[in-house]
Amino acid sequence: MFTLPDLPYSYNALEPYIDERTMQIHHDKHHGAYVKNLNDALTGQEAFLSMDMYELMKNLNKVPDAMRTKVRNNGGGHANHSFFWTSMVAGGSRPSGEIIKAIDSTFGSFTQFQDKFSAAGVGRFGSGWVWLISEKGKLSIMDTPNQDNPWMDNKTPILGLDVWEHAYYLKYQNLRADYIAAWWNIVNWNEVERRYKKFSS
Ligand code: MN3
Repeated sequence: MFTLPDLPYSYNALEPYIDERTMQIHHDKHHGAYVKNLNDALTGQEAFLSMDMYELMKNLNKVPDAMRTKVRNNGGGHANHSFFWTSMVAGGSRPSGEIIKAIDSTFGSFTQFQDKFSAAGVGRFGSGWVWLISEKGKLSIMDTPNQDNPWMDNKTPILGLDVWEHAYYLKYQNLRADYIAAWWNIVNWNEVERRYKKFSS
């Protein structure tokens, strides 16, 4: 069985950039529904129900055909949101140490990285995600539709941004670019660097 993880901070911790009501609905209702639907889809499938969620994403091809689409959508929703909550922190932070060196050498500067990542988020048509990937320390940006994610391609994200309307519509309405601009203020760069170091070797 998969379970809904608690937020690592209070619902209002990311104010004013992400509002309390959005966090309540996003975590309790949206993420909660992905977890419930994932467990329902995998009823009786103990091998998959006991799998680490990221391993499940890498092994979607082994899930029986009849339930694979539901597992892809809801398992993706569970993995992506679990990763998203821990990618943010109250008060935010600035990248430092090894991660900023890698960003500078790959993208030219932190600002150029932000511009490219933000543009991928604005440009993602419909619902989806933007990711910073580390492949043995080599950084790249990718975006995915719906609840698809890099683990499905055996890639390792170290940062993810939800650009579904449910992530921002209450506060920002149709202004996705404004939501993304605000989101930079609450990125947990300590966590991103921890992931970067973990997946660099
Ligand atoms: Mn979402």
